[in-house]
Amino acid sequence: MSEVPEISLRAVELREVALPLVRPFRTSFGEEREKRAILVRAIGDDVEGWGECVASEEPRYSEEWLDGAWMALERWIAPSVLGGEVKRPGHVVERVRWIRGHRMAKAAIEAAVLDGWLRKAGVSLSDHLSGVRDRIACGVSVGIAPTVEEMLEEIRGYLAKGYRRIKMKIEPGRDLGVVRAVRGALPDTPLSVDANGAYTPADTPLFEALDELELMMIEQPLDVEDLMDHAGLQARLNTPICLDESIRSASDALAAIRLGACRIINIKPGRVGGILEAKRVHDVALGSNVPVWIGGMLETGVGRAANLALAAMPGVTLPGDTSASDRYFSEDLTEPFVLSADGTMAVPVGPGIGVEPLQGRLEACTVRASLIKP
Ligand code: OSB
Ligand code: MG
Repeated sequence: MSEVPEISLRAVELREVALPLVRPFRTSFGEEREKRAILVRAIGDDVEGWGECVASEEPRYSEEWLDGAWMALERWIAPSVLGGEVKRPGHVVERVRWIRGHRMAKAAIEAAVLDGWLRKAGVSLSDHLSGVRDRIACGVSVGIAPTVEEMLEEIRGYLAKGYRRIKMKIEPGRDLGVVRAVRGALPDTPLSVDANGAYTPADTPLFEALDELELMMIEQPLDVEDLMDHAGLQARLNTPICLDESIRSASDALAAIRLGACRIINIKPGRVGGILEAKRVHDVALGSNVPVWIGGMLETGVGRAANLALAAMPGVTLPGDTSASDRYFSEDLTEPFVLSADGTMAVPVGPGIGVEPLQGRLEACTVRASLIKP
């Protein structure tokens, strides 16, 4: 970037939003029927920016949860950012470093400041991240359905729209049988599975059986804390293990790669504490020839716009979980993201994340709001 502008933050607004999902999303953690998120608006003297906090309603995916993130933002994170000299996005992480954990909450405020700063500079997030493509290959993450037939019907619908890779959620008891049936029905479809950490090393025979099904990867088979166990499992499988929950920083990524705990990494900016750290995870992986892709947390258009920009980075060589708006919501918070028939979506080109919440939609979806001033 040539011109480096500075912003001066006046206030931070939090809004909890609720949007019905077009279909329930079931994982090994349970089922979600509605998407709730905290949107963060960074209000500067002459510019505003938006970020989305991906903490779920319950602390299942990680220890963070929506109400906790709201409190952490209101009480600690926003005041720390507002009370300091935050003139550039990189300052956010310095101001909040003293607060342990709370990566998703911190990421949301950094995203909002970054968006505002880039808007002021007139630079897109994708350009700021040295993105190399203007369209990204899209996959879809398919929740667990009650029957194989329902699962197949949903998958066929996505394939007809052009999605390039299907990720099936699995859980103990709904795994090998379903995956075998789907693989049998769709022998040439790029398929992967995501266990969200629901298994233990005692389940190794199950993974050896899945290893026969030509999956692109097996995502987070074991517990979030068990890098060594993932390394042990990866040594027994030809199918690459992809880590999601276990990678919380660039340093985790380096450790996992050195240990042989994975051969692919799913990058989510919320999980690693911000878009800037997400780029560092990408850079570590690229330096070790480990392919990455951008995951998702059923974000509204605000969070997905940033994910599309991240997906333009050079090391993102696999289709991600960023799907079109209509896969999640009948009406998104932003102008809808639309999938092309070739299974790609455009990377936003406008300044910052390139989109903003539609005012009427935002008001209609807001459950609570809070304005935090210095
Ligand atoms: O493990 O990738 C995951 C959603 C919520 C929590 C965890 C995960 C997911 C998804 C959804 O797989 C991906 C998407 O946003 O479409
Ligand atoms: Mg996952």
